[in-house]
Amino acid sequence: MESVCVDTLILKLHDVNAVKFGEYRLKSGMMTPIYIDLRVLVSHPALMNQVSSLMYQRVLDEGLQFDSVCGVPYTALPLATIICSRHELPMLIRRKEAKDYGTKRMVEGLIREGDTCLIIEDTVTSGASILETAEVLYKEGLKVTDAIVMMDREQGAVQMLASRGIRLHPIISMFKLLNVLLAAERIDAQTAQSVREFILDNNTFSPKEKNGNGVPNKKPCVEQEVKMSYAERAKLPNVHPMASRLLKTMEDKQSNLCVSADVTGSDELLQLADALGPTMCMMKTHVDILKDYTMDVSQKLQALAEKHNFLIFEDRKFADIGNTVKHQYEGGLYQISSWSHIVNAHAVPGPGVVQGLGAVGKPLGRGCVLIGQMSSKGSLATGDYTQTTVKMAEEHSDFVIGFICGSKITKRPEFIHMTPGVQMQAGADTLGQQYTTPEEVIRNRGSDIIIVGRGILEAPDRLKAAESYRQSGWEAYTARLGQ
Ligand code: 5BU
Repeated sequence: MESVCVDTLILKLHDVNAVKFGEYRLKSGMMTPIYIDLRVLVSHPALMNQVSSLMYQRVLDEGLQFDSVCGVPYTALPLATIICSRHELPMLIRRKEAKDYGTKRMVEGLIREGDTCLIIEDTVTSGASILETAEVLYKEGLKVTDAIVMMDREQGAVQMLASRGIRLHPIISMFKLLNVLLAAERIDAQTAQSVREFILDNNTFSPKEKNGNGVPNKKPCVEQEVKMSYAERAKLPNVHPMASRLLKTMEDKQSNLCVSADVTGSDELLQLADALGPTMCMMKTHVDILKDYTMDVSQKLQALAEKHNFLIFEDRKFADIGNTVKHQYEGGLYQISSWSHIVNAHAVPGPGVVQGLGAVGKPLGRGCVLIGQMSSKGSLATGDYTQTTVKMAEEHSDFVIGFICGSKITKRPEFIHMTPGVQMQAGADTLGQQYTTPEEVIRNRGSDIIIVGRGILEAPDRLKAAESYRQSGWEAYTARLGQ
């Protein structure tokens, strides 16, 4: 079978009118400026095969374990059939209505209680159809842990299904689709922008459901967004659970301080975590500078993170192809994914780096931060590169929770901006590091978190220094809110 990349496939789907722009009504009654109609695939067998093979490739990439496959009726039925037939996988067919004669079964095929069934779907908006199918399968005693979808409209399905214990793996996401069509001049910038705004304004995953709190289900405008509190942002419908947790911790502890624990001894690292724990929302580590690291250290660090309610951020700066970073994140001496809530990556290798990390981090509920800018003099991460990084984050918002940057680089409030190179006095070190003050970073440049290393580590009283950075960062934030 011809192998095909996602970008080519998007253009082919557009060629056969599976992607339409205009005014359409969705099953839910909602009007939409973009309509995805994968039913047309049955008339294009070669394309149907390509779609099925991409979906199966995803099953392999994710290393999914299951006993049978079930397509959501009707459009995904032929897709599930092709996948099952080609790879000799047992299939189940869910009936839309029970027969009124014979067995009255809702699911056809061999069912063994306790088996896991993988769901296949063509397009998702809210994820309701997948959930409906999963519920029918649950009634038969089956488990559903994962679903593969060809096209995710990015309107809340990933989050809704995650809240119900189902991981959704989309092949094409709406923002990706728009970018490809725009780059190929199939649509103009205005159309792309109006669809983006529609998608952001119409997230179906209600905050009530997610947070038990009624924040309006709307993308705030820039002015509102600068003034939004961390607590409000933690409750946004499209915020990643790890970002939400971090924002909530910041509000609860009145701290936007991340301590960069750049020490080389494990005992000292743990002492720092225990002593400075109450002052920080997050602790940043460079585990590979520890001369005596064992897994015991990361276990103790996790216990301290629990004790003092802070998150752990391993500043690993992954920058390789997807397959390599997957191993670097999960394995080796450090097994970073097992203990670090957040890691970061350079966008240089392209989206594969996020996908590789995501394959390990997403099932664990971890978050990733992309490096949009660096604090060092002469950094090449500026201008278009920074904007490309933002786009990459937007296209992978089910894993990317924010940025390392010098100032705010996106207006979307669900992303968290974290800034290193912070000291009480602006200046520089002798190796290119450049420093800005907490006030400048948080109040004027719109960042959310100050990352402070030597400003604290080299102070005569580290606890006192950490407390004064916490206070400065917090005051700058409250001043920004009140501005
Ligand atoms: P400092 O001692 O506050 O200068 O330490 C800053 C920390 O942040 C240090 O661990 C760096 O590796 C890290 N850092 C940075 O300084 N600048 C960047 O752009 C990035 C990370 Br990304």
